[in-house]
Amino acid sequence: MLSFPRNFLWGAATAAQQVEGQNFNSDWAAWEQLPHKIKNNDSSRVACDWWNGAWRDDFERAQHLGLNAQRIGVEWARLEPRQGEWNAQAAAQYREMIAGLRARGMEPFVTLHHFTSPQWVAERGGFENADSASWLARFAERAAHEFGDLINFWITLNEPNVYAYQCYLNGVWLAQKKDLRAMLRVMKNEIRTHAAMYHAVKRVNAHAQVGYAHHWRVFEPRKSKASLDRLMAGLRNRVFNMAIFTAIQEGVLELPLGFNQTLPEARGTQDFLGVNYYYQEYTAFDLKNAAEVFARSVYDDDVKRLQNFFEGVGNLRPHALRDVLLRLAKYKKPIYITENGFVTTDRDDQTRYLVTHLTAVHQALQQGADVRGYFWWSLLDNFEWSEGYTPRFGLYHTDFETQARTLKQVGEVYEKIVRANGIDDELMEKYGRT
Ligand code: IFM
Repeated sequence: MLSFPRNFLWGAATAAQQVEGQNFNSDWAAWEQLPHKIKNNDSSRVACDWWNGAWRDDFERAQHLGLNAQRIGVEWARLEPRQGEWNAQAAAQYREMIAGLRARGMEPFVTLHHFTSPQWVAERGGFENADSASWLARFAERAAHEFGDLINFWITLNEPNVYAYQCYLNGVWLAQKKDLRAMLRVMKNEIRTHAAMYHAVKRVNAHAQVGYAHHWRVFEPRKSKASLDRLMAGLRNRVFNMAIFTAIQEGVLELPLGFNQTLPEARGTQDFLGVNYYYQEYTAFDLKNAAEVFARSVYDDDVKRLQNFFEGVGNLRPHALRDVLLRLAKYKKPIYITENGFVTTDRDDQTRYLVTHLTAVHQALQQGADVRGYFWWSLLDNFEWSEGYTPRFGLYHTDFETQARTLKQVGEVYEKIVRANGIDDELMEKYGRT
């Protein structure tokens, strides 16, 4: 049996726009209505119907799995639909939801910004506008006043690196720019925004634990002996993984964000390290791919078991998660895996991903990483941004026609692990090999 520490938090993660439905005031809601933005013309209009009350049954389901934590979002676009205007009704509903988690024995981890902003923010340039820091700090402070008595763990921003890449470098979401300078500007504003939000929440509640959810990806050179591939893997690590993290951890803007300028207000603004980890990526030098700064991800058959994340199979490299956790151990902060998950049509593969990645977490714990919790992405199949409803990450299957939920094999196995607070030999035997 691989046992986990006592009081380990076992949860599942969700985000407001992806589950709530009727979130009409967000920039995403407006953008997704443009033609051809979302696969199959899906829309987040209904999603998992939480705003209509479906959250209650889903929280019951989470409780029945034995979870003792749950990650949800509160939506800025609902709470402040127009600048300076607070929506008391929405706030009351969020209070009920957060209290609902507590009542069911689950520790709420609450995200304040998970990719979506009010339309008034988008109209003013979103994160390209340096004022985003003060807008979100005010929002964070208000949220801390409203809900702070119910919340110990706050997540300021979700995956600021992914957001900056998708919207400003890859040009696929919202602002849809392919502009490296804009992306770097946005990253700097995200760092300032996170820092301002951190201080805002702490001003209201000095004991709150505040962090952000960082998306870690492990970049490997496509050919280990090819020096340009190695160079690209290093570069991608520096920009995608390290730029924002270093600024928030050390208070320093390193290249390409700056020439070692200090940013004292950002230094040490995370009480815990939030880790979103999905997969390892192979990188090749590609002179033609200027948008990705001459690097290309390799998704092909000659790299064994590495396939496109969204195309049914993923990359079973759990040791990469262990390595990320061990890299983070040196910061001597509690680590929470705020997202980890896998899309596949093969249910055994999804279960294998869960078991092998938890085994990697266990190894990291044994080797000194202070991991205190794990959140599977996601509690239930939900709206996966521009991929619509096709990728199915959930512990529960969602039928989007009827809103029926069905527990999947991965959910059954997760329940077994959670209830045992560990992985038993039978599960290891069946699913523990990569
Ligand atoms: O669904 C997303 C989530 O919003 C952010 N992290 C990655 C997940 C899966 O793609």
